[in-house]
Amino acid sequence: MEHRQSWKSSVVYQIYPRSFMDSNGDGIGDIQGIISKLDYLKDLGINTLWLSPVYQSPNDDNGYDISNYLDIHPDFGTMNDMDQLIFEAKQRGIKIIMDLVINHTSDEHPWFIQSKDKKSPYRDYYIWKDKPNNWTSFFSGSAWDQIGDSYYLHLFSKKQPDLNWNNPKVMEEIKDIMRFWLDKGIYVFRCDVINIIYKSSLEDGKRRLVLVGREFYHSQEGCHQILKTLRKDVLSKYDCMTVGETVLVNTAQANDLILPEREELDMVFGFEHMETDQINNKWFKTRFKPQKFMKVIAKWQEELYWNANYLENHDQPRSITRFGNDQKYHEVSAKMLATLLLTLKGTPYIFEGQEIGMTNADIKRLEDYRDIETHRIVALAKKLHFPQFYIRHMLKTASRDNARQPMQWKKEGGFTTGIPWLKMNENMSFINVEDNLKNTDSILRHYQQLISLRQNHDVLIDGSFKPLYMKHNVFIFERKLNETSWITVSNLSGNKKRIPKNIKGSILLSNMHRTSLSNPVLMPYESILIDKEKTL
Ligand code: TEU
Ligand code: CA
Repeated sequence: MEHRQSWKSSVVYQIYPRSFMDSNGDGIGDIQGIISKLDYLKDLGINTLWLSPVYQSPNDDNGYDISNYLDIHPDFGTMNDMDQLIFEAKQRGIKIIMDLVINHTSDEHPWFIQSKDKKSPYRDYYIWKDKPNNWTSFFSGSAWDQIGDSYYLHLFSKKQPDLNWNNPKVMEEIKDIMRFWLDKGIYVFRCDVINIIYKSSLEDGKRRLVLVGREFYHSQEGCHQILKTLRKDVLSKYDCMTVGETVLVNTAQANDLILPEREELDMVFGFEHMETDQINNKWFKTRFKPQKFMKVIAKWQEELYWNANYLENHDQPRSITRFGNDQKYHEVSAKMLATLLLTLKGTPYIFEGQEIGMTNADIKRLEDYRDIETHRIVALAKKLHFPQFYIRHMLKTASRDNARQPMQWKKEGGFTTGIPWLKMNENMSFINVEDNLKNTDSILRHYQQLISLRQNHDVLIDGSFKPLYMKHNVFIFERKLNETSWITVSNLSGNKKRIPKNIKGSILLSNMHRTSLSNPVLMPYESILIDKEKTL
């Protein structure tokens, strides 16, 4: 067989360290907690772990504001713990992805502290101006803040000043940071908001509702040049891969970042499928439209060289609540989404808790939310006199804390012996790892089966993708490799549907104990994985 890049067969599990497992009772997940769960992850079958940031940080944006890239946040442990994690993971055949946040640092990073002094050699590490322009931040409001008589740019919170990628010294610093971690045996970087790091101009942006100024920093040629340099000078010297988080990209822009001949990134996270249940903006959710969702997925499958497939992460609401049904069809719809995710072409990413069908948060009081973005939007909505019930609705459907409630290990929690940093979801009494492990037919077992199918059948990795049917909220596609042809059927609705007559074959996996296709009625949220060649 032709040489296949190792990341094509990766199955990635994303850990949000604060919320995964607390080993010392301070209510915050930590590295020793992760180590204690490595056997669980190995049994699940995953071979790659992505850790959201564990670096030193004042935690304005939970670690996405880094004050020291070369050290670990004491909440999470020490560098020794990190070395131990890399070692223990390797023993189990698990590779580690670290988050690389290089659009901005924390305002408490020594570079920024020094850059406040106009005469400092660090001044040019950041973007300073005498007068702000009209750009707005991802977290709403102006993207500029004042210190003394100057303003600095921050596309996220004011404690996340943007680095100046026009300064070659910044490039050298980041290269050193990457080498430091690669030398420790890190396999991958997940490059945070990587397609917006280069600002080609600081003039006023076109007037629009959100992200004013984006035409000057979104997917600029300068960004491609930076990525090529990082690849050539650093990444190509190691056995590693990169996945970029790329906001607002279309398929053409995504391909421009990942086609092998471009020598930039290996894959990217797109967002288009995440926008199929909203109008304009994530805070204005509408009813989920499966038709739109499957068409976007099929488009990315067909047009992209390789996909990073995901249904949820630490910034997104839980997929079961959003695209499935977290009540009556909790188990079947969670399994249906799993089958979809793991049989698509590309590298699958599973977010902690997804494997047991964790749902959106049950936080009732505004003050119990922890996320900075949530608090910023509440302040803005209050200023605009949004009614209280609507603000609650916005948070319930879109707050990032929906995905950040601690991992539900046991009926009574099992995450910490102390008080969790973010309230746990009360449904832990019936949605938890312990019960999932006891039950041979659980959501977790379904994930396990799918991961093992992927790892034992090249058709799920190298096979081509072809949509066969995308009507009436039913999504059917084929993966084909040489003589092998597998078909995934997913009913993305809560209504009964029919399986088209031409779909034939034997059942490889079902979320409803189906053993044949003789009954053409597709139950709500039913999903079937079929081997077409083995037609009975
Ligand atoms: O997210 C980038 C990003 O685009 C987010 O603003 C996203 O649109 C938003 O979270 C959706 O509500 C990355 C990280 O994943 C996120 O956690 C960080 O807050 C952000 O970058 C800044 O580093
Ligand atoms: Ca802890």
